[in-house]
Amino acid sequence: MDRRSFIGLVGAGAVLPSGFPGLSKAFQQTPRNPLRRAVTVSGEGLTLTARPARVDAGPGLVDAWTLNGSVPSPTIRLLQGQTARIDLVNQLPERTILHWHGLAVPQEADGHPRLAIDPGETYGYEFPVLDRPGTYWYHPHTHGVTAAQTYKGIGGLLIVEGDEEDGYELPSGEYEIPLILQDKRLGGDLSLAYGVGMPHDRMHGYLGDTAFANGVADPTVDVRRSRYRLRILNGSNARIFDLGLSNGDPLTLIGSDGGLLEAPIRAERIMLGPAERADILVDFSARQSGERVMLRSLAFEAPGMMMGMRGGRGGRGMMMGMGGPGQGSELDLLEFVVQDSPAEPGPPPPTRFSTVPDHGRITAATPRRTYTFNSSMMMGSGPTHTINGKTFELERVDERVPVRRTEVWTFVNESELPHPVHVHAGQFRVLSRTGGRARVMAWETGLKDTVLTMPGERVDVAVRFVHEGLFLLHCHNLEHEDMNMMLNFEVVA
Ligand SMILES: [Cu+2]
Repeated sequence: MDRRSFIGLVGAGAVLPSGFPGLSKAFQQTPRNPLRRAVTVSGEGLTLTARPARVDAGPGLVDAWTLNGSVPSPTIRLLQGQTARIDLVNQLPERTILHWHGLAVPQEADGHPRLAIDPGETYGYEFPVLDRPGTYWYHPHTHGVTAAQTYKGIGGLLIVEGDEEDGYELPSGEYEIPLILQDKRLGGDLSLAYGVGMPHDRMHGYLGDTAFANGVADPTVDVRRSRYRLRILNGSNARIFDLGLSNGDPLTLIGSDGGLLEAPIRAERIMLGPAERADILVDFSARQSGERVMLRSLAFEAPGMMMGMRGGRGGRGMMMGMGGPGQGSELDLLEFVVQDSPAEPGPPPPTRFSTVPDHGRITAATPRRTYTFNSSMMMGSGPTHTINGKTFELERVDERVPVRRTEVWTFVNESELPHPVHVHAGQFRVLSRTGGRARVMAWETGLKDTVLTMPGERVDVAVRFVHEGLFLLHCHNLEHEDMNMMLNFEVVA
């Protein structure tokens, strides 16, 4: 089967409800099934039109901002080595621009906010797909409103395919489930209004009270007694997910931000900050028909949630009931319902994948840079989020980095809040973490473009860039990013 007919099949399959165990059940479940939303398109000659639309969020219609009228935005399948050609048409009432998160693309295709287009304008992207097969994504990068535009519904998965994944017999077709997991505040009137007037939201980021998968609230997925590949994106503005299954079964992690790991890893929980991805195998073949398995975010200790109380820097209401459960609270994300079907265990996961590229040998002579992340609550002016003591300026170049040179970058979190740090222009390797969790986590052993730093942690990563031009380093807590926790680095010859 060639790639294009495969794409057609996935697209058609995705709109069918999976299984009709009975009319009443199908009637109940179809609105909560997030899979019918994952429209799949090719990245060759694609037009994405940004426009407001009313979309079905499961319990009813909500006002959203969309690409091509759908939430989530279409899943784009790219082939490693191809040239992607994608036009963005802006029919929103404000400026916008898209960023291809995780891909090493030339600066004019990277969605830097200085490239944002006005309503009525079109931006043409053309870039070679250099990155490994894996699960990437795309989202708005319009400075000051990235959080709002993403929250309102713009953003989708980018799936890169290529030879490297051939021969591993990974689940595909209907057994491959792309999932954009998010939290939003779903009002009783089904409004998804976004607003960060409260100091709490501006300090911690916007936390929701309802789990969404692919734009569907409180999602449910019917599965066969078989093995599935879940391509999971934490697409939240600010919430960290510590993923685990309600039945205690371990997750088999096969890939992270930049493609496959060197070998599958079994983990009972996988912590993803905003923008991080996990490629996971889940086996339902030993489950009974009718069994329900919840994918949830397990409770974890979230330093900083007590900030307002402890340091006396904020009002008493700061952590109380603002927008649902606080960071680190347990949250049900998506329920799998095992259907009455023959058990199909399939082949065991491969014991080894190909080698993850590194960025060359690291020695004492390797050039180093340090980026220090800080958040503070100022009397009168509210929260301030800085990198190396500075806030973002659109035109100021903060660092000049030689092209094709390996460097070690250290991210130091001196604040009392988590910061997921994202670097544009290419994938990095996580070398070490000191303080806090004090180790490189299992899901950080492949290529990464975003790494979570908890308070007190120092994370060393190896970077190397192939494109010259102006790129960004920023916190991917979208409220922090919009509040200028971002800097420009220029890759120079
Ligand atoms: Cu941050």
